[in-house]
Parts: sequence; structure tokens; C-alpha cells
Amino acid sequence: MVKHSTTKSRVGILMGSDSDLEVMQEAEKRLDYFGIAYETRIMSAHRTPEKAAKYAATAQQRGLEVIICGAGAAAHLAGAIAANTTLPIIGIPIDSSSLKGLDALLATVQMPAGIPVATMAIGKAGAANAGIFAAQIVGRKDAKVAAKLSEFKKEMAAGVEDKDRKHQSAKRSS
Ligand code: RP5
Repeated sequence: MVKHSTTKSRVGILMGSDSDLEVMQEAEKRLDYFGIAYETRIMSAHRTPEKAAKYAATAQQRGLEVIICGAGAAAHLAGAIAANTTLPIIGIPIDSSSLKGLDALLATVQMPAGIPVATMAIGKAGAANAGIFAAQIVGRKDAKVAAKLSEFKKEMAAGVEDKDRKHQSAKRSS
């Protein structure tokens, strides 16, 4: 599966298998919200190692600013991509195995010194945060994205205030 925007992609979203797609769509949704062009690709550190290495090695010259990698089980995708580029890499451990992502978390987070991977939480929350974190990186050079990030935080706070108001008034009327 390949998703191409009409404008040039600034973020790459990679996943080890199409079985990761439901989780990784949480990252896509956030990038859509912030209006950031991205491309989504399926490639694997184990099953298509040469393709993954080539993707990483050419990413910067193709205009990507950050790469999000999601993988489950013995998850080496984020580390393998980080090994072949100086772009910032965000890793998402996917809860696709019988160990429910704990294996992927340890494989993604325990990088040796010199090859950093910014590792998010396991599963959908991690994918959502990866999208937001990528926007924060892009937003350092893009005022429109930076403004949208501030707006996003305010909207989130307003949502919590609203829940609190509803909860208080439900308690009063019970
Ligand atoms: C990993 O193995 C993938 O990222 C996926 O989470 C997991 C299972 O892959 P499939 O067997 O569903 O293709 O490489």
C-alpha cells in the first residue's frame, strides 16, 4: 500500500506489515490534522532489508524531514532505518504478537548509543503521539504547523474542561 499526497511528502510513515495499518492510521490522522504531507510505505527490516536500507539512505535527498516507523514482534525497523540516515526517527512498538507489544517496545527502545530512535508508547496511543511528535519537528521550521500545534493543545484542554463541567453537573443533578 502506498499513499501519496499531491504535494511533496515531508514525513515518511513505514510499517513492517499491512497488519500494522490499523495502528499506524492514528499517525496518518494526526498528520492530516496538521496539514503535513506524508507517504505511507510497507517495508520490513527482516523481510525486505535492502529496500528499507535504500529508503532510509535516500529519504533526506527526497525531502523527508522525519520518519515514523511502526513494527511488531522482534521490531527492528526503526533501528534499521536509523542506521541508514541522519533524519530523526520515531519508533512505534506495535502490539501484534503474543507478547502484546512488550517485545516490540524493548526491541525499539533499547538502541545502542549512537543510533537514537525516539520511541513512543505501544500501539495506537504511540502512533497518535508519533504523528504529533513529527508535527513538532516539522513545526520548528513551519510557522503554520507551529500555530496549529498551539491550537491543538488548547482544543485538547477545552475538551477536558468540557468533560469536567458535564461530570460536575451530572453529579449535581443526581
Ligand atoms: C512485524 O511482524 C510487523 O511489523 C508486524 O507487526 C508483525 C507481524 O507481521 P505479519 O506476520 O502480520 O505480516 O514485522
